Amino acid sequence: MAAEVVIKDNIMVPGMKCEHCVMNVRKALSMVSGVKGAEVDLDLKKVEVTFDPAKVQLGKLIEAIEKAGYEAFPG
Ligand SMILES: [Cu+2]
Repeated sequence: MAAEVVIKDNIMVPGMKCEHCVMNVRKALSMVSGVKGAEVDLDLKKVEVTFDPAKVQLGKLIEAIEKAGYEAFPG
């Protein structure tokens, strides 16, 4: 079995105001295939996403956050 490759990348989500927003963003990301985890820093409005680059790219992750109703861009 080949070792799984994952990378981490940051996405800025300035519209996150509270824990509810954090939950929405985490949930949106968790539903994307290839996402392994998401650490949200509410103070910095930053999301560090861990994902498998063979399965999903940053643009797709940003799109998922936008669909949840939040502006998002690479951080
Ligand atoms: Cu909120």
